[in-house]
Amino acid sequence: MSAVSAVRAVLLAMIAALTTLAALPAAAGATADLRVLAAHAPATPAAATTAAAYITVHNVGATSDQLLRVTTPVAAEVQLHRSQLDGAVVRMRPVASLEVPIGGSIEMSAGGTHLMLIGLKRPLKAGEQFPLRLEFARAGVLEAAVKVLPAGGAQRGATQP
Ligand SMILES: [Cu+2]
Repeated sequence: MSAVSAVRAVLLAMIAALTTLAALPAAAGATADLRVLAAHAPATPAAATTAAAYITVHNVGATSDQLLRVTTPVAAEVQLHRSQLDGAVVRMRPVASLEVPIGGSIEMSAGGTHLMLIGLKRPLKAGEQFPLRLEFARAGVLEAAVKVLPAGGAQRGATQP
């Protein structure tokens, strides 16, 4: 095989590989520009009607994006919340959208930005997973699997330096 035809064969193989990749459906939790790096929620008591969930979304694209809407089969509604100190009291306020800056992230935590699951249809049990549907202004819909962690442990650990 000549050097030229060897190069051509390699190029053809690369094109074939890229075409195959392009034909695959986007993996759950990733679009071209956004990656869900983590998604977890603390387990809830049996009688709970609300729950908090925390996701980390990173933007590797060349444009900023906004998280507009979140839904899940395990709750009637999901609100985007931000905890703010109001005097000596921490209050949660709904926000309409969350920015995912270029090269930056949405990072959620207890005491900061979080997802509020309202009208919980069943308790969240440690060890299980549930799906979230995240709707972004540019990237469109992204599915993420939320891991339910033992109540207290991981969540408290995440907020203490
Ligand atoms: Cu909240």
